[in-house]
Amino acid sequence: MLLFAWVCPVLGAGMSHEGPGHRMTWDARGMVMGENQGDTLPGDCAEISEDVSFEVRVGHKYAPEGLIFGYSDYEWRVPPCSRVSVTLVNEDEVRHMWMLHGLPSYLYAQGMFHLEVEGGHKMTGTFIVPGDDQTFFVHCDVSQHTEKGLKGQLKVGKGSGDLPGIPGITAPRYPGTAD
Ligand SMILES: [Cu+2]
Repeated sequence: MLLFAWVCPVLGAGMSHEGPGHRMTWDARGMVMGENQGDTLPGDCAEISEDVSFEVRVGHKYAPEGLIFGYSDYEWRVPPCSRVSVTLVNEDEVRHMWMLHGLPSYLYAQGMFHLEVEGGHKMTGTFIVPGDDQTFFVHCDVSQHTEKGLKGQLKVGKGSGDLPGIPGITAPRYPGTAD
């Protein structure tokens, strides 16, 4: 394990960087950011409630009618305070992400957990969700990919409602997009 401060994005492949709320691993397959195996728990969790893992496939072939890209699922449900391992399998040739927003920023840099995988590869990362019922936004942040179908939601506990424009779950604001 190597330690670097601030310069990690320019160092190249095969390295790892740890710091408060800023943990990153990357190699030729892609990148995992914001990983938390359990060394620090969310403030409202006395312990890890359970281990959950799921695989998400991403690619053109999963695109819903009228969209360009798709995830194999658009909603994931996990118990409060669970430790969640996600494997993102990229079946396209272009890079895709499974990027989750809204986690506590004292634990995750910018409140994000982020898997980013080059075409034809897969990567696994782990994070711990807080203890309250919340719905988190998930998307691919590559330019235009959110609008072209890569937008989903992770519900902790009962969740806090549905987000707009989740393919197959809620109506888009603009027809023909997942926006
Ligand atoms: Cu993408």
